[in-house]
Amino acid sequence: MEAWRCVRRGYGRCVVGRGRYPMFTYYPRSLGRDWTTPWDNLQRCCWNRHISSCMRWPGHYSRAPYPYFSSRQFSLNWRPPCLFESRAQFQYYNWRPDNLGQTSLIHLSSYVMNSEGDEPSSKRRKHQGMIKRNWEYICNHNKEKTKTLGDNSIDTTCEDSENKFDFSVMSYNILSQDLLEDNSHLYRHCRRPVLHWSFRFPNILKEIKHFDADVLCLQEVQEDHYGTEIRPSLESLGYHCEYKMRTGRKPDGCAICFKHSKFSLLSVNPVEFYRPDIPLLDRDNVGLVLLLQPKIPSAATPAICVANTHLLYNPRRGDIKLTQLAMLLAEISSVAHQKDGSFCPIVMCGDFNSVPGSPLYSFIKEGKLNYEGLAIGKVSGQEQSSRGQRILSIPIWPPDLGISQNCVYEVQQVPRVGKTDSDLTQTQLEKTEVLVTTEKLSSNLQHHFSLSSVYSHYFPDTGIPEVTTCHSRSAITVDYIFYSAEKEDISGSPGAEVALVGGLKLLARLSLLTEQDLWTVNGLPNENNSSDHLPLLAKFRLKL
Ligand code: KL2
Repeated sequence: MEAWRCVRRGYGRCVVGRGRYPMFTYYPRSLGRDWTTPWDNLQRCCWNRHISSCMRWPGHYSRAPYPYFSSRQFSLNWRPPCLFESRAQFQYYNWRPDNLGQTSLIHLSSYVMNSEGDEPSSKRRKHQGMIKRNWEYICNHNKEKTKTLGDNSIDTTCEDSENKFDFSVMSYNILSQDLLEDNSHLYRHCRRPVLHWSFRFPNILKEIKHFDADVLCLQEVQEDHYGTEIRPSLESLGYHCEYKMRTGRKPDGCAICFKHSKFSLLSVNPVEFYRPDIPLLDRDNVGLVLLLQPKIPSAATPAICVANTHLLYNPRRGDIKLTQLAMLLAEISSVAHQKDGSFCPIVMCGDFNSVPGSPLYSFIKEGKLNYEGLAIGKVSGQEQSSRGQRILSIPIWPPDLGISQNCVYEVQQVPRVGKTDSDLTQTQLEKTEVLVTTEKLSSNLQHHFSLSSVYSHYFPDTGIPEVTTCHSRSAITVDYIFYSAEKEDISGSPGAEVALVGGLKLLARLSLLTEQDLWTVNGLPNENNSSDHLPLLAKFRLKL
């Protein structure tokens, strides 16, 4: 099976089985070569400092996790780390740390290493205990009273409680087994058995079942596992599943699954970022955009557009990442577009391989980016000193892509509605050309959505960064749930280009963890958390 896979994928990286754990190329002997125990270092650390700058793990970078918070040149969105999205959100924030019914537990590892070359158990502090992931409720006390019910359910009573549709969304990179094996150096800190798919999948499924989200946006879903295990298991939990595999020989992809009981499917829109005719777009990443109809009696309920993606990893190729993002935004624009010119509510999830505050992240949130003079290696903020110092070209992608600098398909933007070339005067044609030329030379990107992030990326009390992925090379945020936030006075605001009809209200999110939290459970994956990413979870309300 392994041999077949290697041939199919055409890699020179065949994994040859050896000894006790045949799927890994390295020996346990290499484990812990440059290991220093977390606690030895931690004792020397100030707890308010970034953990990354004072802890050393095998291969761990010693750097601040989000370099763009120290370099403001291209960060359109910089703010002090301990602040919330907005003052309003801060005011309405309701922290409930002690409600066990609303807590998800991450159990500490208590194994004793016993294979030759493993770190002696005496060097490792045994941890008995658990890390909590709390549900954080974000509610407006002036208007609503929120009460907690059973395990994962909440009931928010408001004046117009009948006219609402509540739903939850999970975004989860489940770590494809093939990628785990191809990048085995990232998982040297892990006990071997926890890396087997047969061990990992039941844990992942248990987690999905526990949180019981209405919509799942999964990344790194390996095609063979999807067909044989993931899809059948999720279907038996009441989900309808849609899948888009990466192009080329890449064996994984993105899935969006939703509860039959909550939504019906209006359209499925896969997006391939690979374009054989455009040299820039030679990578196999994909996106998937669904249009879902909430199943409620009200006739006027808008559809909800759910997008999922896993952007290119390569930290040096911000030019490709930005173009992939523009392609996804163009598809969302076309899917979410309503007859009256507005957009239906949007949820955009995924692994964007970009950190908070980076130019790519800021572009999503601000809706605009001036990338003049920006090095391609600085777009995602994954690496502080990047070798990719080539400056982004203007425009980033060629016109043949058919996507404007406003991230919409150009056919939607033709400025001569109902007219042919012969209807236009020569002057008008010249003006049109000038406009097109000007747009092509501009270093400004824009998009038409008003997107907020479910997470704020820092813990408000300490300023310590949240992380969504943690392995032996890095512990950062790269996963997000963005959503079109409810705008209170949009109809009255003069000059609003696009009127959003009823955005979403964020009701709650499952809190993330710090890097330090995760190393107390031996990083990721571990006995109980079977991916190198954490699942992100949000509860939304659509007011009708
Ligand atoms: O960071 V990721 O993991 O969002 O979890 O996305 C990519 C990386 C994923 C798909 O390409 O595979 C991982 N070094 C580290 N991780 C890598 C590398 C690499 N060279 N290549 C792929 N990935």
